[in-house]
Amino acid sequence: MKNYLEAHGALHVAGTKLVDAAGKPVQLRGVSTLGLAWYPEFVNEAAFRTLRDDWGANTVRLAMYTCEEGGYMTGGDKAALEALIDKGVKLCAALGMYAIVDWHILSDGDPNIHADAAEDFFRRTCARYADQPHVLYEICNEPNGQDVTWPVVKRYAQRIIPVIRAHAPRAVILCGTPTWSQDVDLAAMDPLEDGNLMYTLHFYAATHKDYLRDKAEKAIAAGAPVFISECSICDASGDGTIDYESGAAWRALIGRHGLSYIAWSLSNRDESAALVRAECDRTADWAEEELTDTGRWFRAALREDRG
Ligand code: IDC
Repeated sequence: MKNYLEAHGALHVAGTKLVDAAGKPVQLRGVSTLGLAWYPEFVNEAAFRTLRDDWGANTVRLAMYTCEEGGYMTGGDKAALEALIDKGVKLCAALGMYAIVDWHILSDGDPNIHADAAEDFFRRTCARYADQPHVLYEICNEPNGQDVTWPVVKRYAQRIIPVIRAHAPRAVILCGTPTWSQDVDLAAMDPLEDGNLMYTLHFYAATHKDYLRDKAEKAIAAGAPVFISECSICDASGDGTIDYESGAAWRALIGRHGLSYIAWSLSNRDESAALVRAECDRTADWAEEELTDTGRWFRAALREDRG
């Protein structure tokens, strides 16, 4: 049997949908690492294989913080971080999965602050994976801050997109939106010109409810391709209690539109969003009891969506 990547090949955007090489809609489903600098041990072959075979995931997102502790711009070991990305990208290729390279801005709310470094990073990264159909590029995780409006994010995207396109003319690019990647409706009203680009929407079900689901509906109705490159069912701190009811409403929306979604995060950090329990030090082959409530919820969702 062909693996997922062989079956679908290079992806592109058609209208609001992500489609495969044959033009058939696809749904990328998977998990995101936590900061690569913090939990490098989860980037391993057995882990990705477990996610693929036991969970039904077809995608892994590689989250490289720019400005948190040990971030790319804040004293992190750049070569080590890029080596981890390379390891993850290669594992995905070997396992027939898609990989998302995530320039994970967060406390540096305005992506323009480190746009020079982002340009340099994407120039080299895209040159390395130019001919690899399984790599997607997420250019700014979560723009945020009062002054970081959509035109500000757009200005950054207009700098980075040509850098990516020079090497990867058809790769799918994921672009963050203001207010921690919530304002997809604003992007929809003033879209970027690139034809293979999607706008990211992030949700944490206990915090983000009908208001954000309405924004998603509005953006899609306006013709914008939306990609959920990060989500969880706890609150936006990554901790707190799980809201199953809101989680179910998000699942319904995802199902209605066939949206791609990526669960935060592949780690055993002692917080609700972690997929693996803090007491468990296994980095692959987790038994169901070794997963957190969040981990079990996403595993069930992914298994169901695998069909
Ligand atoms: C959180 C991590 C947490 C870490 C923190 C750093 O879960 O362990 O200490 O970042 O500030 C996001 C961000 C994502 C956050 C996550 C939960 O993209 O980096 O991770 N979150 O707060 N957006 C909304 C929630």
